Amino acid sequence: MTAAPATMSQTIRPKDFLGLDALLGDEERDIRDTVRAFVADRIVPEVGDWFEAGEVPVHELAPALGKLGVLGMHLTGYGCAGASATAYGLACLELEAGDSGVRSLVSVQGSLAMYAIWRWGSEEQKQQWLPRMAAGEAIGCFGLTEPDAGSDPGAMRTRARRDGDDWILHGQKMWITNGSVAEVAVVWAATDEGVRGFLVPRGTRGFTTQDIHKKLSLRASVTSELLLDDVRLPAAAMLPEATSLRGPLSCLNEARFGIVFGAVGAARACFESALDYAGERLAFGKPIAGTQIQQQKLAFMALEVNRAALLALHLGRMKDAGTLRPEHVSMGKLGNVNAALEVARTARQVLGANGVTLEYPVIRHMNNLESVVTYEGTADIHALVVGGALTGIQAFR
Ligand code: TGC
Ligand code: FAD
Repeated sequence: MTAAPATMSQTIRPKDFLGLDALLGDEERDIRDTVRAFVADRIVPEVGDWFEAGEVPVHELAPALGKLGVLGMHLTGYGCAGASATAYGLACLELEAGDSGVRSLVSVQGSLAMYAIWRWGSEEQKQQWLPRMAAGEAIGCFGLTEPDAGSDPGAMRTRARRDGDDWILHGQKMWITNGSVAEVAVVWAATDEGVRGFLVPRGTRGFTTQDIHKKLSLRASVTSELLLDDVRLPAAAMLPEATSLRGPLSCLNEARFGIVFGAVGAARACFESALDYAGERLAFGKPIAGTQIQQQKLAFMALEVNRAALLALHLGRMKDAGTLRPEHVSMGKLGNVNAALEVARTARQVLGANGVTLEYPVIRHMNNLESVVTYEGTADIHALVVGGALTGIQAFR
């Protein structure tokens, strides 16, 4: 008898079916494990209560996340960790396995607010804000969306006009993550010179915020409206290097990249919950895991989680190699968030009535993913970006 090939002797690990762990380097695995342990220790025991209460202790969490090194993790200098894109993605994956709201906090802080300053800001702005933001001592938010301009930010009505050396900012921003808890708001406004970004510190005269309540999704995350009533800002408050919509859209690429990985985390948490539950839950005298219908669901979920993880990892390697384009990120966000939503909905059914409670993480992830599929470019917008790249025809307008 001939010996079985070496690969055949490997056992299947249900929670890492394809052995994707082997695709990570030692440092990546260390970072992944550190963030995973933080999530198990600090997020998982609390997040159901935060979600139920619609409250999250941002000012406690942010310094802890800063200490963990995940705020502005992929940026260099100014107290940032300078990690690879893939390592940052893996951190987002683990954070979102805890809750999309926690990953959102990290995305908005590092990929949107800090990245905007890091990429488009002056040296003084970087020195003033980035070290404190990396440490989680100062929270930032990113104001692009308006009540009448979401998918089409070019239709924004918020305007900034020059008044001597100063700028006067007037308008309204809507659905802004961490708006009311931020020490600094990055606000994008139309000017006679194109779309420009402004740093608006909390407490600036004429600048107020109001939280948005009654959300049934992303409840462990603060979402606010920003009101800018003729806010006077010095010239030094403007991000000098951003002069068009390319400024904010470049930040979105960074945050969308994190979501490509994060969605895998939410999907994985739902799949693992369903797998464990199916093994323990008895119906008709046997575990439901022993029925064909539930096995089909488990196989579908395992496939989607593994496929999404592979896509994320591939895009991470491309970003580290400098070959990742915004259209690739759109494909990743579209594919992985849709996959995560399908996994969450399937897992919820496997859990029966228990699937509708906060005793299990599934319905929380499922509801959160309705925000994730909408923010950072809706699934429709990303389909249109991919469609435009495939056909050479832009179909937005
Ligand atoms: P378009 O004419 O195509 O482009 C205007 C300028 O921007 C450049 N550009 C990009 N640059 C970098 N990255 C990208 N992805 C870019 N897409 C376009 C473009 O080259 C041009 O540059 P320039 O130098 O010639 O001025 O712009 P458009 O008005 O036709 O819009 C295109 C579209 C629809 C793709 C864009 O508007 C879009 O992405 N819409 C979706 C809006 C969105 O995603 N908003 C998210 C708000 S932030 C948020 O949701 C945070 S959620 C919290 C969390 O993340 O956790
Ligand atoms: P709309 O743009 O009005 O879209 C409505 C529907 O029309 C969608 O299904 C969309 O896909 C579809 N649609 C739009 N245009 C087209 C088209 N050309 N062809 C076909 N279909 C189209 N924004 C920020 O700036 N900063 C934040 O921190 C932030 N945080 C958020 C947090 C949460 C919890 C949520 C829910 C949103 C957040 N947003 C934030 C806003 C988010 O980015 C927008 O909701 C999103 O861009 C979509 O805009 P909209 O809601 O105005 O939808």
